[in-house]
Amino acid sequence: MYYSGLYRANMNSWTDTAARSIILFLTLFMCFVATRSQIAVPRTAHKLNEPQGECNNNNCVEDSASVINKWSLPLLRSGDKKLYLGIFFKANWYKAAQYCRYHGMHLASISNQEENDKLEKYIKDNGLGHEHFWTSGTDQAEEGSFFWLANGRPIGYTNWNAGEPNNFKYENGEEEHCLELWNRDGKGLKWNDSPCSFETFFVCEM
Ligand SMILES: [Ca+2]
Ligand SMILES: [Ca+2]
Repeated sequence: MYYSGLYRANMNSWTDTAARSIILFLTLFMCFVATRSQIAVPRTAHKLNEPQGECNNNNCVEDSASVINKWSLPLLRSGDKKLYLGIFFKANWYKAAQYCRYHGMHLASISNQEENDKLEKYIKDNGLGHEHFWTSGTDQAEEGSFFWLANGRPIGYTNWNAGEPNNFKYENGEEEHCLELWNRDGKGLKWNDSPCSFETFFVCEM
């Protein structure tokens, strides 16, 4: 009797210990899963904020209407291009171009009215219609002959503001050779040639 009682007592002790171990293991496992799931959100957010070559359900939109409920600013699909807004720092035209290239893109070109309107709406709908944005347009190679550095083609479609491009000359001798989008007079994001050293936001394309 004593022996069997001891055996039973040992068994109970063993069972309690095993049960505690299992509960402890499950608790630690649940904590690990919960921690991993919390970490996964910002990791995903970071990933979606980075320019990506391929569109999926989260990183590209067809127009700004679908942006409202998203927590990340996706790429704007425009024809066979995808457009990225560089809005986390302002840079001169060269640094903006470098940033785009470093991330596998170019400063943007604008090929037609539809693309221009789509981009303008996207910028405005994101509350950035008062900002300036660099494109890849420039006449640095030959004054007055603007082309898109993104593809090397002369500018065809244009959306210059009244009196632009005016190649304005500044006191330091700098002239205007780089093409920005700018809502100068409340008539929308028209095109303006601006000094390439001016630091502002920018649009990349891929
Ligand atoms: Ca010029
Ligand atoms: Ca100008």
